[in-house]
Amino acid sequence: MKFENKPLTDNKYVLDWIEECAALTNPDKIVWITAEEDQLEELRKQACETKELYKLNEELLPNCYLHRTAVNDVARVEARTFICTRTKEDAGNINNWIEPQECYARLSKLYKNAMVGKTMYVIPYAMGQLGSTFAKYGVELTDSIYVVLNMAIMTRAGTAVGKYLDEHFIKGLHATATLDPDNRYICHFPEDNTIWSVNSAYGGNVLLGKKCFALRIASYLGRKEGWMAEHMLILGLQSPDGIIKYVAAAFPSACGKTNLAMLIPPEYYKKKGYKIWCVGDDIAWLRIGSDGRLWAVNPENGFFGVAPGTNEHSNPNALAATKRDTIFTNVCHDLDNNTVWWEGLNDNPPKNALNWKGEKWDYTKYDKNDKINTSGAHPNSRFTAVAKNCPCVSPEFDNPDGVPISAVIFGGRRAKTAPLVYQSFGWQHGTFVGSIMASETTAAAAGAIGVVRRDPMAMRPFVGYDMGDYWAHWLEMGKKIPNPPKIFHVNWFRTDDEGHFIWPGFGENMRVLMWILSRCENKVDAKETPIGFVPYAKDINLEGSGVSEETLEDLLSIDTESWKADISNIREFYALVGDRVPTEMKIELAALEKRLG
Ligand code: GTP
Ligand code: SPV
Ligand code: MN
Repeated sequence: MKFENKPLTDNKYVLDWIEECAALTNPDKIVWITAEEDQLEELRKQACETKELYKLNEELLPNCYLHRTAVNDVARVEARTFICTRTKEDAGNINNWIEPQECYARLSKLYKNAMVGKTMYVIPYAMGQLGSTFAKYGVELTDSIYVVLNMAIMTRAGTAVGKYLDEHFIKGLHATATLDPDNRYICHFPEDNTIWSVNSAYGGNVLLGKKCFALRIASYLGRKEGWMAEHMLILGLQSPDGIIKYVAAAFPSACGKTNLAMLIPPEYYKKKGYKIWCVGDDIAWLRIGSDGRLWAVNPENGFFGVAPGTNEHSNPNALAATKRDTIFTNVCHDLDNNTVWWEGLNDNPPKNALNWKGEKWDYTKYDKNDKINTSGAHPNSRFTAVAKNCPCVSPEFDNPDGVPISAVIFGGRRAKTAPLVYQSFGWQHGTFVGSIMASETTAAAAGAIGVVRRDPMAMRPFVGYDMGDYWAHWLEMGKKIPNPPKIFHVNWFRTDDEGHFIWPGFGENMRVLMWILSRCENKVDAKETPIGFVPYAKDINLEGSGVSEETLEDLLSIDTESWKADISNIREFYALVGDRVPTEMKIELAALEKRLG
């Protein structure tokens, strides 16, 4: 096998696998990604020549690039995502499944000669801090420079990873192929530590370290090895006395993780000296520490964040992080100053611009009921930004031991049912609360938007094995953690009868975090209700929020009828999950039904 540059490992197991993949895909050249700046710069130049990337205004957006994907390739595709365990039962009813040998055979036909005339890039990368207990290693083979440059931001990639590669590494093969949506496959072989992705070039489908490895494969490994991989942000809340408490929160895709992880406290708290530190915005790996608490790291190195709605008021920290070294995907291109724009950035849409498809864009034709065709930026357009460029990145970001978690928070988009916040009665009930999570669907995945679906722990698309076994693993972990975090549920998305959000959200969510941490420290009482502990309105500080006590009462109220109506839906969902739903979950469901009366 001929490499263009020196291999970064001499591990035979790794080299044999690369050779096998090269024999199948038949690239003209094979290049190891050292991720040194010279190499990346050369790749950026090449990608600009072929218009895979557009270099943006160097003065206003230094080292920033724009990329457009194919029009039919703009989000994760759950219908084309498969968990290929030997038995269908091990993948479970919620996942799509193909028998592994059949899948390898079917996809081999799509990979065959897919890299002829192209270069295969070999990206060695780590999820987590190199050499730490938490870290896991992978190699992604890809024919896309866009993927290389994104992986160089999103993971710790390059030369230093070489010495950690052994027979446990995660094998990722990505080929752009023809982008045929009917032959698009994102396949996981957890029993073989393997990921095969073909016919896509979008985000979560192809940046294999992210959802494919750090959630689907990692959740499988976590169950085997006694830890957890979760779709969670991690933040630290610093009090005026300098003490920092950490929380991890799981919300479904495009439901506010990045925003909460970087929030700027309202004036009232800021003046007192409160501050939020961002450890992670999408994925948490959690292990039991020697002190008996649950500790978390963010295995990623960057943010692949939703662009629309990001602005100086909603998320100034994310916006600041995108001002340099960023790759923008499917946003609007402002041709007058060669910068980018998206809906919700400001009220001045560019007059001379190209939309996310690269067509001349007329902002006056914008119709919020037909965003895909009339918006400047795609609703799921994204920025890939370096975590260290975020002004509020936590000083613990690189700590190999992670941070200790005081509270776990679940949440979703619920127009009516879920109150602003409630606390579970304990770990088992908290696991139940996670298992019945539901949310309105968003543009982050292909399919209808705004439909309520059950999304347990925000992990429905990301559990690499049977959902019932996953809940059993949560229960198992709860028994093993001497000092477990308390478990809460939030909902920023309650609406009034006209469909407007009642709660201001964003920075104001700090007020809810304060209540949550007070509960963790047993500093405040709460009202026991059928669904869990709900705050007394007086215990959520509203000073300067513009929210009236009456509105807060409304936000905290529990609509017993809609909860009762939910029970049958939950029961149907449990039936869909199937035989492996733990008995404890069914007991919790029956108990909830009884409490509701
Ligand atoms: P993924 O990266 O897909 O996992 O998404 P995410 O969970 O990180 O979501 P993100 O923070 O990017 O928010 C997605 C959308 O929700 C954006 O359009 C935000 O403006 C909106 N959003 C976030 N937080 C709030 C909030 O507190 N209230 C309201 N009303 N909208 C919010
Ligand atoms: C999500 O959809 O939850 C994301 C974006 O974070 S993607 O990387 O495409 O999965
Ligand atoms: Mn996500």
